Amino acid sequence: MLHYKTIPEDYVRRTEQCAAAAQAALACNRAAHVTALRGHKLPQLAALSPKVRAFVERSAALCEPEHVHVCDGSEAEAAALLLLMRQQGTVRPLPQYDNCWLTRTDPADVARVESRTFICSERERDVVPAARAGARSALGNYIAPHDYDAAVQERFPGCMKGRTMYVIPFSMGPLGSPLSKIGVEVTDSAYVAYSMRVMTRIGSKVLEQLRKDEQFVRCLHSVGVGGGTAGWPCDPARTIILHRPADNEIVSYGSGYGGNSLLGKKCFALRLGSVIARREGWLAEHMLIVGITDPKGRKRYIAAAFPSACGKTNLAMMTPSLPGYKVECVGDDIAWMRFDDDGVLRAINPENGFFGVAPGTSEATNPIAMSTVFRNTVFTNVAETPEGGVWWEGMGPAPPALTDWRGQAWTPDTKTPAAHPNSRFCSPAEQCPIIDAEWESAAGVPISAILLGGRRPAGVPLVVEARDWAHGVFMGAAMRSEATAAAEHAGKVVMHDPFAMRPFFGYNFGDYLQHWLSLPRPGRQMPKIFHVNWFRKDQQGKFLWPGFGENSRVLEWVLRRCDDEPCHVTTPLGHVPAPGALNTDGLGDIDMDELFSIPKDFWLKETECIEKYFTEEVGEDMPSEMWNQLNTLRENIKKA
Ligand code: O2Y
Ligand code: MN
Repeated sequence: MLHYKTIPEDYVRRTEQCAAAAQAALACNRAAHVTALRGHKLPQLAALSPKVRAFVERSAALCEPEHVHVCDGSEAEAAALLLLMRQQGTVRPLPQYDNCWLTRTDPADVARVESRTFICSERERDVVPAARAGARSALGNYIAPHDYDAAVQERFPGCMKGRTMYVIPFSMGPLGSPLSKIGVEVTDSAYVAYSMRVMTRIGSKVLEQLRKDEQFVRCLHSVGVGGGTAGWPCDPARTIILHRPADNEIVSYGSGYGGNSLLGKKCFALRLGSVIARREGWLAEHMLIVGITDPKGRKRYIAAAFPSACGKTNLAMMTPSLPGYKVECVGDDIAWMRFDDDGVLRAINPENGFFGVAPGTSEATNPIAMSTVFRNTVFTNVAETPEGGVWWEGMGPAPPALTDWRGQAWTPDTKTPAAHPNSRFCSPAEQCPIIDAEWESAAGVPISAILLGGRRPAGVPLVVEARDWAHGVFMGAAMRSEATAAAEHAGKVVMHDPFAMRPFFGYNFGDYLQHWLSLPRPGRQMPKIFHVNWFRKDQQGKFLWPGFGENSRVLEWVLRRCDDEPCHVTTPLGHVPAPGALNTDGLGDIDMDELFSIPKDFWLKETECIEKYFTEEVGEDMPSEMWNQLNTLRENIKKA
């Protein structure tokens, strides 16, 4: 639990009279935000359920904000937040589009900060596998309870002085769905308050729900003091993101950016979510969800895990090239999945919007995203055109003059990128023209297959089906991919990223694998598991597979396999399409032999890498089944 100072006696009265206080502040010309919120009807603290109120009051006592604003989720509130952000210099309008806004962050606050992200528990082993005890782990940064408390006490007291503390009640998943969960984020960032209304379902309806069931995740966030720019305060030197699963608590300080500050996303939906999911017997995964309708009108849903920047949003919004196929989007980043009483795995997208990487998004790569993002969107760190539009690398030809993401004049001769490589659009999911009719279904959508993938330039075939569930779990454990721009690792290194969850495990990875292995039960319909790789290259460095909409050909084969059609052959790695079974009609020259080759030397080295990883990162917490699977793979390769 956080340690809070006593609440100032007049505090509640002060915040309940927030509108009046706003007027007063305006009169003494203290804070521009007050103008924006003036006259807006503020819900009373007294209307909060007791636990929410206690959390808000404790947070306020700790952070000492000037005002407290409980977000009701209304349009008027959104307008007020935008006006305030304009006055503060946090957003600029983009007149070329409808209700679109541009934010430029401090250049030191542009991405998730993995090295400063920690999970707290009584025992280190709850978080970090045995092999890494006492050392730094790539699979989970541990922080001890006393260090956690100290980190909070070093940063939060008085950090919101002179600011408004926004209280954001939010639902991850459709409100009222048995698969959904509720959080309350308090933050001193209007940008976070506005973005949370896009990325989650916020406001009074959530408070109503909380009056029926008081369970929620407490999320405390401050952009911090002492650094940043006028429109983007932050404290990069002292940024820290803390999770305490046992107390359903997230605390984040110093960064206003994406995954560090929109606490419903990676912090709640994945890190805390994975812990809750294990406790309650379900899965919280870094997966997109899509519905695929075949030419006969039969619809199936798949979930797919890819590390950041592997074309996940492109797959989630795919325009299939195969005639008669339709792909519809349920979610582009996170899946919460639970077996129902009939043994069907059902998934919801806990989010309400897309926080997608802008660079590389174009009419050619993702026309659906392009028709989603130019309304009601906050763009962060993209370039601005003189006409008040946006541009990023990979969107199309560079305009002759731009303002880059740092606010500097930019021309095509400039040596640095116009948009930051991790620049983002934050858009409502409902605007996606192919949003699935069932995307807000309370019951979730039934999952037929799970895809795992990565960016593997060499050695890894286009698609491989796992022999069974345990083999699929091994495939997930052994996943590797070229590193992404969102993480802190620069350059092109093929990194281990099991289940695309490496930065997001909320508990010991060995226990996570054990949880996955424990899921098959009599009466459950286990989805088939596949590993895909759209990124294999030939000797000349050219992609062997066209990707994008042509990936629908792989999905077609996947769905045929889900129907148990015998369109496969068995290889040392698992099942792959039988000769001729993958529809390549009209694709021209595809070197199928190279695309599906299984080079012996490569795979013997790969098994060594996997063994080293399992040994050095997991050790005795690795379930024995994973060692069995590795031995089977090695034997299969040797025999081939
Ligand atoms: O760098 C950030 O803060 C954003 S990271 C992100 C955003 C949306 C979806 N996925 C990711 C990710 O890192 O996986
Ligand atoms: Mn992601």
